[in-house]
Amino acid sequence: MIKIYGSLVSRATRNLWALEELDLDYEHVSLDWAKQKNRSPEYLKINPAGKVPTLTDGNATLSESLGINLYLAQKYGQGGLWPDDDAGRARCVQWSFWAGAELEPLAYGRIREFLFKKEAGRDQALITDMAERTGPLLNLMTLSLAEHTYLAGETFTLADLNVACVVEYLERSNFDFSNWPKVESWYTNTYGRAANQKIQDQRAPIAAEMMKRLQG
Ligand SMILES: N[C@@H](CCC(=O)N[C@@H](CS)C(=O)NCC(=O)O)C(=O)O
Repeated sequence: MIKIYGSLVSRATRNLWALEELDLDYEHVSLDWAKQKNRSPEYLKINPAGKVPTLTDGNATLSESLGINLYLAQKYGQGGLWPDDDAGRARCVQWSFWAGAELEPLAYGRIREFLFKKEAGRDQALITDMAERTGPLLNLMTLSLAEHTYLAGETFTLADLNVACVVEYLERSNFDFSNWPKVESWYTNTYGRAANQKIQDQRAPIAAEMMKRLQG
């Protein structure tokens, strides 16, 4: 049985969404990183870095949320999350790397300011700088979405899922998408898919509790 480790307020939600899209049976082991459960000796045996998520499937033990999704899509999503055509598959890889290497540092840097600091303590110069550097990245998405309905072609694929999980950080930190309407409507359609909604409904009360703790 596939096992996914990581709480509903961690990047494990990216994998839970993919597992739901693929309609797979899995066990969710909800390790609360805020309580250091990701540092237990048992967990460090499968992920010595102590990070979540980790996925185990038979002999495969994998880390890196976006990489785990590449594995799931290739193994279980042929012709769906993992397209049949070479260009579509290459775009899934390209956009997944892009999400992790280009967008996530800016989007996560931004949401950290909103999650972990109260309004008065936020670094406004950093927030502005990150927003300025995010704009050209969203221009790239806009160009792609002018060519195809979705990022890898005309159907929803892993490219959309992996990128939407990172765009979520912008949306959750009130990023102003008015200059990027194509990105905004693509995000609304993509992130609002039923498979993700199921995970987000489970996550909402836990996230609200976490925000109360962090924001007081
Ligand atoms: N690039 C990694 C990041 C993993 C990561 O930083 N996970 C966070 C939770 S979302 C974590 O494990 N934090 C706890 C810690 O660093 O101790 C991925 O996408 O999986």
